[in-house]
Amino acid sequence: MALERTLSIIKPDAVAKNVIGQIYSRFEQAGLKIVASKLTQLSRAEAEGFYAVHAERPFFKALVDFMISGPVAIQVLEGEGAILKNRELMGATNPKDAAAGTIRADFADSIDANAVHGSDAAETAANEIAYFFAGTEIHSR
Ligand code: RTP
Ligand code: MG
Repeated sequence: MALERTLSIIKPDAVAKNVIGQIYSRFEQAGLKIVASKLTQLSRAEAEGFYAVHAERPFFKALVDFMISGPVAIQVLEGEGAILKNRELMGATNPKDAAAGTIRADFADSIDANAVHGSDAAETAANEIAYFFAGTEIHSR
């Protein structure tokens, strides 16, 4: 397996629940390193740009409204097979379908307020990381 980087966002619902640390622990226990990290409030334009691939979907406005409803914690995770590993830690998009022990099963309330985002492929990971972080803000070790 290759050493990869993936973009993770702890969404406003999970930040409001005060579980940033618990989610960070899951990344670390799975062998993923947090190599960049920030807490920020997204503007509408930033959220729309980030989710531009979903612009024509019926849930787009609700998704953007939710993502700007409070601060988010954004990370770059690094590790062997980091993209798939993080998706496994996250669980299914709808927490009702998420396997027991996943982040969404334990912390998410609904398909909209679903606790975390994770990149879904190598190309999207590279684009999403560059969307939020300059190279000088990422610290491999
Ligand atoms: P994410 O991008 O946030 O990591 O989530 P995902 O890959 O599991 O799901 P994706 O298909 O990329 O959808 C992005 C976000 O849009 C919301 N969504 N709502 N109401 C709906 O049918 C619906 N479908 C998707 C979710 O909040 C999802 O995380
Ligand atoms: Mg997605």
